[in-house]
Amino acid sequence: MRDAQPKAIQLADYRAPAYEVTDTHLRFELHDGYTLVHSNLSLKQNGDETELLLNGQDLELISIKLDGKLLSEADYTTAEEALILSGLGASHTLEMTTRIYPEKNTALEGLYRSGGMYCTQCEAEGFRRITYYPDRPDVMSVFTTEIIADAARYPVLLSNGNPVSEKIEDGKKHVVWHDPHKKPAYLFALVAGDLQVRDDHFTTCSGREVLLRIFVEPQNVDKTEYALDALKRSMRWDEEVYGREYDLDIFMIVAVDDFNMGAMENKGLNIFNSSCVLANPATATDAAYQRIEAIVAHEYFHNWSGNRVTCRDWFQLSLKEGFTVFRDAGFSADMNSATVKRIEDATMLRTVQFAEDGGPMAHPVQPDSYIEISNFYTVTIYEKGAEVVGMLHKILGEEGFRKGSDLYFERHDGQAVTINEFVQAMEDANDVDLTQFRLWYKQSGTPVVEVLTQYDHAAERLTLNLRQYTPDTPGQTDKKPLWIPVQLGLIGHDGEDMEVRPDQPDFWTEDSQVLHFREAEQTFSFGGVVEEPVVSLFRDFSAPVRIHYQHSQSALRFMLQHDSDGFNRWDAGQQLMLHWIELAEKGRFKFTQDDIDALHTVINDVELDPAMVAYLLALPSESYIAESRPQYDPVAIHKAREQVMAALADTLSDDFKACYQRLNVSGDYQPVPEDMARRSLKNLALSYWAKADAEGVEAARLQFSSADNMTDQMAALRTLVAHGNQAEAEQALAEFYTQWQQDSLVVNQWLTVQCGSSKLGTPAHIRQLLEHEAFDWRNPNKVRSVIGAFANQALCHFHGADGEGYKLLADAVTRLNESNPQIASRLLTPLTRWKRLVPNQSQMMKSELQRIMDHGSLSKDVYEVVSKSLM
Ligand code: B3K
Ligand code: ZN
Repeated sequence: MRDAQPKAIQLADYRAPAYEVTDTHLRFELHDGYTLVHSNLSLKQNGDETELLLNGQDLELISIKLDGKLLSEADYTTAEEALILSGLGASHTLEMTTRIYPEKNTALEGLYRSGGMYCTQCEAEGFRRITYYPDRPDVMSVFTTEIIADAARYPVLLSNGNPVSEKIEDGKKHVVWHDPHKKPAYLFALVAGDLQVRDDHFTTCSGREVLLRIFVEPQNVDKTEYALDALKRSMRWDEEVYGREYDLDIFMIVAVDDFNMGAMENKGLNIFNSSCVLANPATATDAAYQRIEAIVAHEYFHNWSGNRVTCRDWFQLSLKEGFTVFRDAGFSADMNSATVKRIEDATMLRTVQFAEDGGPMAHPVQPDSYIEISNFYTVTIYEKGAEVVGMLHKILGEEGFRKGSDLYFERHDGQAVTINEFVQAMEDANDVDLTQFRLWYKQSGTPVVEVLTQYDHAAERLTLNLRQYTPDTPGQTDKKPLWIPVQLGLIGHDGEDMEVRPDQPDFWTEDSQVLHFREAEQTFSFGGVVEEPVVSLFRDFSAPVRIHYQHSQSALRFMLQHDSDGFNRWDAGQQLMLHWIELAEKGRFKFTQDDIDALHTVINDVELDPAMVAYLLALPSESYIAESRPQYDPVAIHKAREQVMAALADTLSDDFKACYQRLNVSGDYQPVPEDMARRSLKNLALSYWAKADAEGVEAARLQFSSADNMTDQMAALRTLVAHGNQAEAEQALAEFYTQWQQDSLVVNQWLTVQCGSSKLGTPAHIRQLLEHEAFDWRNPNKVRSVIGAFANQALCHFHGADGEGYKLLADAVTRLNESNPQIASRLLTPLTRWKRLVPNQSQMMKSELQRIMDHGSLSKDVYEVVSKSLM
């Protein structure tokens, strides 16, 4: 908590550290109520600078010795959250003892307790809550860690690297770990608890044996198999696709219940939010299985992109996050359906990231200033960062990209580097100039591409005129044209792709069918086009831009049925649906026979991947619809979307029923792509059928009580809540709670279903659930399941006319501001969108932001978001 206005940190102020810490020895003594941390640091001077700044937050300093000599307060200065030693020489040994209070740590940063165990979270700046240290990523050190704790209560004591020794003396267990790889303090981890372990092995490409271990609380051992399998698949994939081999004898994962994010890539000791690692068929949905596979892979891939090569400073965060998301997306695409993965990623980008890029917290993929770095673990850094890497991949091709990544890892192994050095490696390996491309990292805002096409039948020539601009964002105006890869297809009347041959070959890459659009305005022409084609632009979502191009309704229906690019096929359907919803809002919606025929073709296409069919038939979400407009009225959007959904359900109800019955086959649950795809279409069909027909609700009721896996049970529950009557919904929810109240992760899903529901998720109901025995303010997963689900999914209630939804969110933020600032700040996001709402809502949202601001004593996290939102 602070009094004065917090200062912004600027990229331009970066200075290399005055001292390196070549070796770091730590000893932790875990006592009831407090922990003692002893450190012994070997310091080596870097340049001429003789001042050493050690970061420290909420620490009690017990002693400090320099080269064996005890220092007094006169020997050092203390600043805000720092301790400074001046007049130092070329090398020193610094020893310190601090006392910390993990039991009282509710921010879940540094060393804290979750359930009966101790665990850590040090990224970005949590290590400074453990001991005084140069807590910055460009200080990389070799760590040796000793842990001492009660042997009976904490039989498992873990840290990074390889185990060195272990003994029990006077009822205390002493364990020493050594990590031979230099790393920044943010990758440090410690775990202590009474945990059970599941072991496995992996033989690396060079034949080394690696012990794989997952540690969990005893009741969760039967939920570890899938994550271990996903880990082995990730290890193999990184060897095959990126040539990256694992580098320690042991790799550990620990599941903890109280965790601010999904997981953390600490060297050799990944710590996971239990919701992102634990699964068995009875308790986890297919979506959870897919999330687990992706996050296990993501954290594992960080071992190279993040740990072996790390970030120089936190402005370079996307260096590791954007690249690692790109890597995990490639993995998921290879393990499952690549098209479906692309649809999911683009949807996320176009709803959440575009909204961020158009709001008060807009920032470039490489920001140049921040107040609190925790606020910058954003969809822009992660997902837009991954898209930027993806565009490099499109521009350089598979082989060129791999040459670039090989050079990057080889050149910078063991270093803390910048995004510029990543791009440089891509340039050097491919002998290409990426100067203009670098703008993607520096300019915030979503570029708009306006497209005009003209076809000259007599000359058999197609002309494509492209114009680009990027709107102003806070602190940035007058943006320059970007290098935008436009993957292009021309579809003939027979539905087949025609040959694409632009008259400007320098701007065309044949292999990837990419047009290089690099100026504010560019015209491309294509000869030998014998008939007027349907132009399929930005195939595979080849650039994170907004496209302004008006396809005719018939062209969209044609693409929905024929585009060879799965992504654009789906996108054409979404555009059609957006149009229907707009008509519904104006009271003018009615299906045409052509629409119905197109939908029929899709639902009855048994050749197509069922997961793809499910996506083709799903309406755009309310958030996506909102994001497609400059200003929106969430309640009107909700009503219009409901009307179209009802029409779709009624028109195709026989097809949905038949589809459900065809796919509702019995057999053991397997979390494999084919079965997941079948279940996704089956459950979508069930939902539409139940919307149209009481018989469908009855089928949902039957599926709910007879399901032997959570995917089917949860889908049935969701359908009963959405389309059953009130009594049916309440009864199913009550039965579900009775069945699962002992399983916290399942209870979270139960909370989300209600809180995110446009039927049940009213502010009054949410306030009731905040008092429920299952709710706990200290647990981020519970907070997200109730308040997060409400504010991000139950949009018609969150934006209700009386402003109660906004008030509820602001109350929650104010409460969490003290106990867990990171979670408080994250929850705020929906309120930051106030300028985009219709006037009444907008005004009420702004007042709630002001009310938070007036509360005073705000954490840096909340202060930054609220103050920027009110500007
Ligand atoms: N690197 C962590 C995120 C840490 C967030 C700190 N507030 C997880 C990940 O991206 O893999
Ligand atoms: Zn990451």
